[in-house]
Amino acid sequence: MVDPNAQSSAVQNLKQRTARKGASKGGVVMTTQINESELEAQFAATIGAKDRIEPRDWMPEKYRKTVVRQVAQHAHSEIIGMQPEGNWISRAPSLRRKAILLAKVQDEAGHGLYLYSAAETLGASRDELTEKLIAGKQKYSSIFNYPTLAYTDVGTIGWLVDGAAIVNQVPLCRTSFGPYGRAMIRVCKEESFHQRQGYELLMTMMRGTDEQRASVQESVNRFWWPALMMFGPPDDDSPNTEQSMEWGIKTHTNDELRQKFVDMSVPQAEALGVTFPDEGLKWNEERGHYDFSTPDWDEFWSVVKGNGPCNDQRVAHRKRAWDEGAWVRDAALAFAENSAVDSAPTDSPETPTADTADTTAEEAAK
Ligand code: BYC
Repeated sequence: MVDPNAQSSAVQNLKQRTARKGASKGGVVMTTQINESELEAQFAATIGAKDRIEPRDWMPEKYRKTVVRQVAQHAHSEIIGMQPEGNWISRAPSLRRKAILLAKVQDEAGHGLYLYSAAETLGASRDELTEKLIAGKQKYSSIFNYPTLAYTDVGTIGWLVDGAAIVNQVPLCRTSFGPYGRAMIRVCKEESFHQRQGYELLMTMMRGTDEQRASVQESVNRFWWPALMMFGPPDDDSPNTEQSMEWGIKTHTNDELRQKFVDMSVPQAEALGVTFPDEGLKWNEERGHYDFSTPDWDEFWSVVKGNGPCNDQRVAHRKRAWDEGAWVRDAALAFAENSAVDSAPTDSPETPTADTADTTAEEAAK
């Protein structure tokens, strides 16, 4: 059960714990009240020392809301992100490719579950967050509103989408909220594997026929700009970055990570033998980075607002799966409740009650 008052009980906990520290001196019980500003100072000191904020620690309500917002959006992205690639499981070109794709899509489900669990530590249940997603009150990554038109897209998603996710998520391993950072460590390991499998798939195709090479280039052309948009709006149009950086929820800005991704991807594209669809893409000796053109931010905002090519389809599919899975969740809950009753502590067998004594006698008689 999630405690909807997690925040207030966290405050209570901290107040009680701190009160207990100086409580019993010479048999006199002293009560100490910590006021809000002391709690804020402790929170600021933890953030300043780059230590973790844990679920039971006091935190400003806005911090809690920001973490829940970002973690929920991240969790939703993992789960909705299963759809574009899942689309190709039944049409994978070989048993090997099918097994790889199945495993990858399952990994994404696992990532979603770690993240929903992290949000749950702050009092936001998975049910509540999923209902918000379905009602359009919470977002998921814009990238998953683009269609997968060819099996080749599985490789491109692995290379570019998981690649962008790694660039974004490796710094999140050090995010200030403990459960989120710890979840990211395993997620990043798996995403690195996903990225390599995507790159390997595309490399295999590039060594194939002209038609396969053309398919890779066509797929990369479609995914390049949406991949750059995954990092969010430009810094001067990002309302959350400044505060999230102050709180250590984010450790890099959207533009910093986007640049890192471009710098990392260009040599990989060269090794693969494809180009990115950007005539402005060139090395800038002075900056020590690649220059690139401005993504179409109107398109980005339109997709984020629900008008991308697949928004309706993605959310409708998620709703269908959620509704059709209700009986499974109910059954799992009933099973867990029954198991908890069954494994509840009983009387010691050395002092049998009338009931157990009867059973033992019956068993002996069999
Ligand atoms: N798409 O102030 P900003 C994966 C929203 S899945 C949609 O910069 P923030 C995978 C933003 O939420 C991994 N919306 O926000 C799975 C905000 O709106 P609200 C996905 C976006 O939070 C399956 C508004 O725009 N990764 O790897 O400071 C298969 C203003 O933005 C997007 C994550 O979720 C977007 N791209 O920074 C394969 C990473 N960008 O919420 C692979 C975790 C922005 O105020 N998230 N918005 O209404 C983050 O790191 C940050 O939330 C962001 C945005 C950098 C994305």
